[in-house]
Amino acid sequence: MKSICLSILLLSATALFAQDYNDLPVPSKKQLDWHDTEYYIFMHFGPNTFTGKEWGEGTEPEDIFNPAQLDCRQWCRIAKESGAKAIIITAKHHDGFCLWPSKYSKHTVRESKWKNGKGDVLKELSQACKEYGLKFGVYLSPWDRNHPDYGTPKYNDVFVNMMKEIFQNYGPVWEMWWDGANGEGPNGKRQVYDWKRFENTVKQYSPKTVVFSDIGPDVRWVGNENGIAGNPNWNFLDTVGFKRGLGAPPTDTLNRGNYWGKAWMGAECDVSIRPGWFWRESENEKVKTPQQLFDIYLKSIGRGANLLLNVPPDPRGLIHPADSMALTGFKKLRDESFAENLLKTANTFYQFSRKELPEEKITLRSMDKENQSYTVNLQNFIVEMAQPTKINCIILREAIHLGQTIRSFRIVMNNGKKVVKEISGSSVGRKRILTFKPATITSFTVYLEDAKGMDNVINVTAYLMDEKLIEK
Ligand code: FUL
Repeated sequence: MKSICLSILLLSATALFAQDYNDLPVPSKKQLDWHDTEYYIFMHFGPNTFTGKEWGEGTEPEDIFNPAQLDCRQWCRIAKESGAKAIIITAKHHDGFCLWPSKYSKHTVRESKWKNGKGDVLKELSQACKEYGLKFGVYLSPWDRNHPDYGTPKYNDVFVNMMKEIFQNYGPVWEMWWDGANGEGPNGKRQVYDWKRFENTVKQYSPKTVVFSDIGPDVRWVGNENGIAGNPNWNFLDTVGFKRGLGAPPTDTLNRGNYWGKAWMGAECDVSIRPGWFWRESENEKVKTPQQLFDIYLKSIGRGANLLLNVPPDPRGLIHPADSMALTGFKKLRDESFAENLLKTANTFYQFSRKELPEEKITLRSMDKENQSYTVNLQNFIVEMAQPTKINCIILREAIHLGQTIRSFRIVMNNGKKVVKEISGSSVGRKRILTFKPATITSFTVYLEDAKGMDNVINVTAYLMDEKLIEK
């Protein structure tokens, strides 16, 4: 059997089967770029930073907001050093306070004493992001507990105009975040949102922006605020008949996606480094440890989702040392764990045995269509180590620009002729990090069941990481 370089072989195999590709959803160019952004920082900042509330009422006096030492470059430096590729800020949270001097509100930085009403957080942050090479994203809460027009059709104009201001004055905006919470406004009324118009505004004024919400259109909420994607995690979602907020798909569906979903919709895992979304003195001791963050990393990015980690600035307008230290530790754990790919000297080859492998109908377990039978093409490839090697982690990556077609996999590890470990799972997606109790092996075989008869694994690596980091 001929052994050739893993990546070349896998890529050419992908190309070979690409022509067999049919109409399962595939990501758009901007969705693919979004997947590659992988890990980024969320920042909840506003009057709540000064009051200790999670949901401001919208009646807080503007003067409360006074971050005397605000330094967006410090935020960007810390984000960048932690390996993040973007920052998303709460330009407007549910209390309606705008972190930029919007012409469409009287509850903004302009009405505060901060910098004598001349301050503009979006301006400072968007500029700092450019300087540090970070993408800039904006959380714009549709729910507004302050705006006098909320609950009337006029508020839809306000929301559209605010988006236009943001796109035109602070762009490019990489991601627009539409939160699902929708309660009553100051007049006790709920808003009937004109979502179609909101979507069209993004398309018209900032077509490259990816839009996040419960149901996209580009990126979906993962269904919880713990940073944990489903296992499996499918990049597909059925959105027809569903709404944002009340009327969204069930959270377990958002968590795992729909196995047969019609739209490509990657999952974004939002989670806070602290118990709350906004900074609070009393939570300085409760910042997540590097190890907890690493565990979240394995369960979000390691399941093919993106990680949006909230690191809220304090009332000075700076990231508190408790948070920056945790981020430094988190980065160190990732660097150490994935420093040495133990397959660098391994030989890899396909054992294409279409003749030997069954091509008859087999039964696959699926989430929403139990015992559905259809033809799959069983593929497998072998990785042979240069010498016996101890590993406790294998990472598989799927070529998602061609879709997500791997429906299940099995990895059989050998030491010589003896099988020493077997692991299996279903979804792979952009990155699947598999951890297990360490085993000394000389080879392993990856078996794939691919819905479309393709072989989309684009990369395989293996590591031996600190056992403490691996769930028993
Ligand atoms: C939720 C909001 O209600 C929280 O305040 C926070 O912004 C979180 C990220 O989303 O829906």
